[in-house]
Amino acid sequence: MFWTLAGPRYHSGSMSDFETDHSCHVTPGGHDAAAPPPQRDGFDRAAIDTGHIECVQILNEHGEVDQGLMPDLENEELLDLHRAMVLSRAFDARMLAMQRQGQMGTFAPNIGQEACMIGQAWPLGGQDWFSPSYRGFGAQIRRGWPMDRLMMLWAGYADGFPPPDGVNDLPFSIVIGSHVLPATGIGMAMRRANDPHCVLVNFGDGAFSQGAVTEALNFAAVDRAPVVFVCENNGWAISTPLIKQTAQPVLAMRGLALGIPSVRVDGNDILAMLTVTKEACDRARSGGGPTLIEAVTFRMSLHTTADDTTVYRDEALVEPWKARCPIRRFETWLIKSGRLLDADTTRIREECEQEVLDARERFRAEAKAHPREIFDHIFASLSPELEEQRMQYIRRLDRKGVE
Ligand SMILES: Cc1ncc(C[n+]2csc(CCOP(=O)(O)OP(=O)(O)O)c2C)c(N)n1
Repeated sequence: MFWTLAGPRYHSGSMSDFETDHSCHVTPGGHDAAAPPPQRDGFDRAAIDTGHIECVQILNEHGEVDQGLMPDLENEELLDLHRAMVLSRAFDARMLAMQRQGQMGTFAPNIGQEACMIGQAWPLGGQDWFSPSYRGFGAQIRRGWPMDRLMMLWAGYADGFPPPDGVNDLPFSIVIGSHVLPATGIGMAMRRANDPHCVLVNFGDGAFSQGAVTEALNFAAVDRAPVVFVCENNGWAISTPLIKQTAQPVLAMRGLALGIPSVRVDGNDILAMLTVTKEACDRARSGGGPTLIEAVTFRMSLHTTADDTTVYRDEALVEPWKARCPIRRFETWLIKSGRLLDADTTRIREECEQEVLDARERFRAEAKAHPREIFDHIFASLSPELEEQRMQYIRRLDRKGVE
């Protein structure tokens, strides 16, 4: 029997709207995720999976919903999803402005990728685990990270890094792809402990070029660990486009090669992201093992505030993605379907902006730099050379009367 993520219903939608640029078509195949792993004691041609990647889109860029695929969500929840995306964008814009004003450290914008982040975090419960990438602040806010804490984090304060009490998240890692193996480890431990929850890990297309990420998928597949892998394929790893990283641009194919149910999703479609992630989480929690979700999106802005896209990227590439904005298409549908008034969109934006400004005030009150700590938090104990430098530095602060 062929495996599909949720049966053949996903074939009904037209994928043409998001199968552009770094997207392409793949042909059917697959295997049954609910069945126990097949016992292979020889060369069994029938057991060989020749590959099937479904492409999932529910809400297209024109704000039209495929009613047959519409997830069962209350109006209130739909409006919460919308607000979460708007809040993420407001946080994004404010952080960028603060960085440009010298009030914030290096920051990785996420504009245009809000549906990916919010959609994948939505189905997670408090007992599930989440291992985010550095671009995942929208998801972190949803998971319960106060925005002022995230500001502390990006401003370089050690206090900002630990996840808040009771939030089952890992701190993100700047070492690309390094956070994916620990997520698999958590999943393997959960399976051994009969823990009925799951772990979701988010990483970029660039991270997928790190060998450790494929190893993490392989371990999870063999172990049937409850891990949901979300590769956020935004087309770029800093200045390296996907086409220079791989000759197979459908990254979900890699999951199939490892025996993992794998699916490609319009990453700018909040409804598709949520639906597919929910199904993957449910499968993981019920013993069905890992899933790979490739979310196709685009990095609209800078890699980080330390980046200048104009030296390596033709801005014309960004243009078509503006029309695929995840927030605008969702708003169009919410308004057309009578769930949101046009005037409400302005009010919601203003409320979100105010929330972010309030967080900035708390951050400003908390963020007191302690120059004397500059040598702390790096090594458990300092080498004699560093200790000497630290003492020189302290004497200098004393001379200048700096606390
Ligand atoms: C091991 C390692 N190699 C290189 C880098 C430098 N680096 C930082 S971000 C990045 C690109 C990552 O791209 P991707 O995984 O696609 O995520 P995105 O930034 O697009 O969200 C690179 C190469 C690093 N931080 N760690």
